[in-house]
Amino acid sequence: MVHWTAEEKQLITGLWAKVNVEECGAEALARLLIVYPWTQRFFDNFGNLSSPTAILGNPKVRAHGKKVLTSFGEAVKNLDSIKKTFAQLSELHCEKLHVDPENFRLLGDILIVVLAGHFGKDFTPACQAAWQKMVRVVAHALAHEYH
Ligand code: HEG
Repeated sequence: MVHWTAEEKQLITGLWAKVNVEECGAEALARLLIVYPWTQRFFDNFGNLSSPTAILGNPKVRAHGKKVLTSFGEAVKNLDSIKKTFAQLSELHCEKLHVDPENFRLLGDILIVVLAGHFGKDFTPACQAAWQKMVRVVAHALAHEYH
């Protein structure tokens, strides 16, 4: 089981309390689709993804980004049981959605970029370190039920 120090927990929950899930979720998913265009294949029912402008303005991308980051928040609320929290979601991504787990790592890295952009100097190196660990643990949990 992953161990969190009291400081890491504080850095993660403290920042999360200030995160605008709708904005950051939309931006993170849009950046994923723009920076790693092959990830678009999972969203072929999302309409126009033909350019960065189209992706950034696409309401389905916004809505799904919010859904994903809201779900990420469940991990923040359950830091000591992230694997259990995401067991069903892992199964869904594996068996139904067929999402390659490498994509969880890519999204995690993108989320770091988004947080750095939103929080600037408040996203201190210690805060980044805690969050890098967080996105790695989440990616690992989401990949756990793959077979
Ligand atoms: Mg996934 C659906 C969470 C990364 C592709 N994702 C969902 C749903 C949730 C979720 C809560 C809705 C599940 C439901 O309908 O019951 N996703 C989630 C998290 C993370 C993640 C927490 C990572 C932090 N997802 C992710 C990545 C991809 C992906 C990286 C692909 C690049 N998710 C995906 C697709 C769907 C979901 C294709 C179905 C979308 C739809 O058609 O509604």
